[in-house]
Amino acid sequence: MRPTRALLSTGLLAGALVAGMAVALAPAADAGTTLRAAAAEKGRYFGAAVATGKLSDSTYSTVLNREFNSVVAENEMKWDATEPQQGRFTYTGGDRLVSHARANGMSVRGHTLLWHAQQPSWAQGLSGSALRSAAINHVTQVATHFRGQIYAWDVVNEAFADGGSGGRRDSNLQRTGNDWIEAAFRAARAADPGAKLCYNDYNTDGINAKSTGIYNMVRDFKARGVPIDCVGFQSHLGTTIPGDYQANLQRFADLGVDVQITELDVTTGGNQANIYGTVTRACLAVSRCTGITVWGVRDCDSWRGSDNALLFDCAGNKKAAYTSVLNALNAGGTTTPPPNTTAPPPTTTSPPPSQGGCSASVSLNAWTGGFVATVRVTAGSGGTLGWAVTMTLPGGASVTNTWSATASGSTGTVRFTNVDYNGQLGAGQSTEFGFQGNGSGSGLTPSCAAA
Ligand code: G2I
Repeated sequence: MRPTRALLSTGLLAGALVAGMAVALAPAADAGTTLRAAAAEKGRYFGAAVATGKLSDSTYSTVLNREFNSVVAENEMKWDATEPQQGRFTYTGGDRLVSHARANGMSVRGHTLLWHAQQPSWAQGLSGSALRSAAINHVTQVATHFRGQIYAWDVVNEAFADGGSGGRRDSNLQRTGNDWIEAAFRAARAADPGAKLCYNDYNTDGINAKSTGIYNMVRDFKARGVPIDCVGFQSHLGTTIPGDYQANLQRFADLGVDVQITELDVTTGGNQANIYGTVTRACLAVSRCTGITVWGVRDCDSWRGSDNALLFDCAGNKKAAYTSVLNALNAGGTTTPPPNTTAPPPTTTSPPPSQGGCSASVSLNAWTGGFVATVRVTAGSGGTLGWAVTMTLPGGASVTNTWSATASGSTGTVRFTNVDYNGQLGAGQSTEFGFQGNGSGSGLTPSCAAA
């Protein structure tokens, strides 16, 4: 007997259900069961913005520690929190977050060194060169305090205007001169050469005038050797997501910077779960998209109030949006980030020092046509009064910019010597310097001599 059309489709439906159940009952052997595990399997981090005052809430910290392997301070590393009076720095909240991260195997994003908002009132009252030098001192002090603990810093936040101009936002910082952003990036690199340095902004969720203005700035920075490693896309989303969300991430990645989703939250008015899934898939499809951060843990932790914009309800239960993100992370067909782009948890380990002299190791952040090398110099048992690191660049490569060391030569064998503040190292102590180059930096083998 030939099956009727209805029976046939019922049979197909049953088959599909069985197949679906089989998937549900027997997940792929390597499927992650938490956001942090699933993201790690894809070479990414999954982070949350944290208010350290909530760490003592066990519902909050249970979800945070189980699901996330990266954190960012929602407010506690901002200018008003870290330098409430000029020259008087307080790091209580930030330090607490860093130690929580270290204890729980999480990396830390730093947010944010300079921003037009949440400035202490003393800075709001400054202008011109007094503000410029206060701002650069702030960058230097804060990045130095957290040196070695931060995976990526939002060096500058929200400096571009909304609307169609594609230009800078007016602010007291902008009025100190258009070069304030690059001055901040150079100061951050000098203070913490190991941290990735990001520009971070919102309303950049597709190819539009604002994101294009930022794109042009990043391209210009790369061309002139201004140290920038990443761009943060806040992604505070409403009921829709632009169709070119992924293409926009990709065009920045193609400039030779990492991209990160830095403050993701999505209103409940539209299809929240779908939009969360779309963002996750876009990040996984862009090899230089190194991770995603949601801006809070539970709906009632969110700055968006009644929007219920996050992945967990107020009792800490997983929402449909959570499942959508987890499934997207566990799905196949994703790209792998290049080496040296993933976030290690904060660490204080350093390479073993050689007896007597010093040793040097290099880590590379490379893109087509260029690279940034970060070199760690570690003193042997006798300490150093000064040091020199030599390395031979591959043919065609040249040094274009050096920080925290002085370079002699720019091609072939280049010798880097300490600057006045980092030559003296106690036994086993280390310091870092860096340089940017054109061409390939692969295979660099540094050798260190102590004075
Ligand atoms: O506005 C959402 C985010 C947009 N991108 C940059 C982020 O830094 C920003 O975060 C929010 C925090 O989530 C809020 O928690 O930044 C706000 C300030 O612009 C933060 O709000 C402030 C309140 O305005 C203050 O009254 C309060 O004292 O939080 C402070 C600390 O709780």
